[in-house]
Amino acid sequence: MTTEDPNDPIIVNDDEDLQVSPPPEVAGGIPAVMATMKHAQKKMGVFRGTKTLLRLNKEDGFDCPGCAWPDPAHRAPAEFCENGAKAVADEAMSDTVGAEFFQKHSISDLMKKSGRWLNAQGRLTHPLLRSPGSDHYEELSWEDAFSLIADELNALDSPDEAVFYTSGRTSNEAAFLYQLFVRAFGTNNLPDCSNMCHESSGVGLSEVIGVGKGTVLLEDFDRTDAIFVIGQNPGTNHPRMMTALQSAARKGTKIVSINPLKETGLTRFKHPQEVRGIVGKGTALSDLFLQVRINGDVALLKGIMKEMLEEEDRRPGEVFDHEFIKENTTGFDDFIEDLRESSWEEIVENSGIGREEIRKAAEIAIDADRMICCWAMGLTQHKNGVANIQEVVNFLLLRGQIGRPGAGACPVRGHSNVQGDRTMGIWDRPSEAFLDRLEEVFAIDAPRDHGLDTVHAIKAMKSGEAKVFVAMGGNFLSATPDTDYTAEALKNCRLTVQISTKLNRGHLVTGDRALILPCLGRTEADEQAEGLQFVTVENSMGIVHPSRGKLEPASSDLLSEPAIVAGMAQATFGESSSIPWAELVADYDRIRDVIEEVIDGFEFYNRRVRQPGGFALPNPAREGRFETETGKAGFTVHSIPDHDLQKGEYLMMTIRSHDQFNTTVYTNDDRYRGIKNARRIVMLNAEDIEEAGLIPGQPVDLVSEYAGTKRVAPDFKVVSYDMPRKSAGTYFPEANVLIPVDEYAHRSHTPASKSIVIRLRTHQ
Ligand SMILES: Nc1nc2c(c(=O)[nH]1)N[C@H]1C(S)=C(S)[C@@H](COP(=O)(O)OP(=O)(O)OC[C@H]3O[C@@H](n4cnc5c(=O)[nH]c(N)nc54)[C@H](O)[C@@H]3O)O[C@H]1N2
Ligand SMILES: Nc1nc2c(c(=O)[nH]1)N[C@H]1C(S)=C(S)[C@@H](COP(=O)(O)OP(=O)(O)OC[C@H]3O[C@@H](n4cnc5c(=O)[nH]c(N)nc54)[C@H](O)[C@@H]3O)O[C@H]1N2
Ligand SMILES: [Mo]
Repeated sequence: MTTEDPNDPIIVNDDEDLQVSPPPEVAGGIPAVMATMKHAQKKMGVFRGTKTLLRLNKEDGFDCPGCAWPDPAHRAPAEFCENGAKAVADEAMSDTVGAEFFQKHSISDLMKKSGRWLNAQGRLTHPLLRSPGSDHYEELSWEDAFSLIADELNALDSPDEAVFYTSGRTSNEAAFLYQLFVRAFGTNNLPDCSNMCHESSGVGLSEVIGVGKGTVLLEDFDRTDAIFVIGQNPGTNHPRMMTALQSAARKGTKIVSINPLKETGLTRFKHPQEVRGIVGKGTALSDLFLQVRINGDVALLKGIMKEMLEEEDRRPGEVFDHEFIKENTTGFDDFIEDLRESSWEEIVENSGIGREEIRKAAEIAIDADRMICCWAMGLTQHKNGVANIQEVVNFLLLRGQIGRPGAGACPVRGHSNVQGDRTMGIWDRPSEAFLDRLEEVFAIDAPRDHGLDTVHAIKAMKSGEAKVFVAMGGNFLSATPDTDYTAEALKNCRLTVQISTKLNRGHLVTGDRALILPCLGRTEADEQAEGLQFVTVENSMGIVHPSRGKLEPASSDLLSEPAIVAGMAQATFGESSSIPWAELVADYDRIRDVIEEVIDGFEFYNRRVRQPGGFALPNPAREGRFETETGKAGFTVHSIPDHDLQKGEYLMMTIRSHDQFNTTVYTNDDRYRGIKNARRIVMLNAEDIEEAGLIPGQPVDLVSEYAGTKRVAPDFKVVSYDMPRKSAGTYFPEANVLIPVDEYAHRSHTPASKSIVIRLRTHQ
């Protein structure tokens, strides 16, 4: 398994002349406004563009299909950010790809186009079928599409031979119906994008604080004294979080950022929708920037806590919150013993941060009565992703920083409803209690064996154990690790089905037969038998609220995601189903009524979700109750990961540019990092470049070797960047070919997309 072939069609190189300039010092400001308007008008036209943006994140508008950052209680007239506007424009664009497009372009022809080109062609409009052996997609009716799926599913020897993936844009209503269909069919094979994203947070937090979600609300940012932002690039990926950081900074809250890169958004920010954001220097955001080595966070956090321990030894009782620790936690003594034993040498070496800087971070933590820790993919996508998260919890527990206002854990979620999908039961490892409730309410036999997560679904398709693949959104081929391996896995299937809004590479690498089922997006009006519907979503802080699409759908032939699920279910189960699919879909209030019956925290769902601002789901840890096995929060002990890099080896992280949403690439520029026209680039430290005898701009091949197999990503240009020695930065999804499918986190099985050992060789 290699990608030695430079013409490998899986990722098409459409780079132009690479230009590199120093990254800007300030995020936001006028360039962000300009970028927003450009995207909106180019894709939607002036009128549709402005109208659409003004409905974004409003009480009676739709939820931004970008990230999962919550909306403030008092919303501004324009409650959106540059990158949210790009995500909206990309969905609400006026161009379409219909049957004619697919007559004109064969699949092998489309394989030669880049993912960026495919996405830019427009919205999918009709159901499409690729017949066995055919090089074209052809239009078919919804009825034929559903009966084809039903025939394939019913022909399987076991329901476990089918896999049902979900990406995180799917609404609560669609997600609930989808998992119900899948469980009524008889399997828990429900992998999702969360498996590749915050699964390490979910697993880590559940074990030690009893809830797999964050514990803070947006208002906590107003009353905290210190915010640690770890392994996260909010200026690009959660721009609306910048508003919260800015207002905290103006109140004197200390902000510490821990990142191998000095991300533009983490230093200075100008609010693009404020007068002060148009003129002026912007607000300084980081009081302390710690340029940690890739995967040096366990070492660094231990260092900070060891400093705190030394201060506690000097001033007993003044640093740690002993009362909280005694009443509410377990494992403190073992934790402290390990902290005393860990050596400063190992901490400094593995974190790449000197004692003095570590000391400064510890002082900020000690001085903060209330502290919040935020994190994202920089912590979760490592082999020790779960340990990273639990080390953050240790840090919070030392001063009782969980379960009171202004303090807590804040995993910042990615997709706009990824957290809601999990609440709705999109999970390969559902609890027994959840399955019991499904059985009671719907008179079905819910499967009890755990299902396949993303990594194991790929492996099962590769080995032939799984034969039918259905994806509710997403781009499974490009988002998963080991692109070539995953491609083989998908090709092995008898049927692959993609429920999508836009064309992506995942539609081109298919099973014997393939279906594309085009669906409504967030922005569009959803008319069902009993009238206009709205859907609901849960943000990163556990607030459930409505999302109402208003635009005219891109095509009259689109179905909503819930209607597509009902169509598949009715065709698969026929008359024998105990579930009234058509009735549920006719009025989504009925779906919400059954959700209320199955899932705790949704009492009076239909009434409460119509209240301004929606409602918060219960979160015991937020209130200081830890529903773990011991009834207490747990301190845990983790060893410092050591990558033992040899000469010529680098630890590679795969990250997002400023102009992409996951696998959807808008342009080949990365404005906040000063990179233009190219995505096949590898960022390296200047001294490493020199030591390797390379020069910036030079093309190299990236090679990853793993357990006797070799993977190559050819033709990446060297970019000199301010980053720690021995680290490398590349973009997702171009570098996914290098990530071995078996290189995933302990227990959460999240691919180690941020710590892959690579070598470089000259590109011939
Ligand atoms: N515009 C836009 N918004 C998005 C997305 C998008 O693609 N585009 N994607 C959405 C999704 S699904 C998600 S999950 C989020 C992702 O949001 P992020 O997690 O912010 O995204 P990444 O680009 O993966 O960046 C991770 C950051 O971690 C740093 N990092 C890498 N390795 C380490 C490490 O070992 N330690 C530390 N401390 N830092 C490290 C990188 O330098 C980078 O700044 O954003 C969501 N929002
Ligand atoms: N190397 C590396 N790999 C990674 C990551 C990384 O940091 N590095 N990050 C991981 C993370 S955090 C995530 S979340 C995953 C993302 O994985 P996915 O969620 O699978 O990927 P996306 O690129 O978000 O999916 C984009 C596609 O979704 C479809 N789509 C968009 N909106 C809708 C909608 O409303 N409904 C439906 N049905 N379809 C829609 C469109 O067809 C679009 O082409 O990737 C993971 N992969
Ligand atoms: Mo994500």
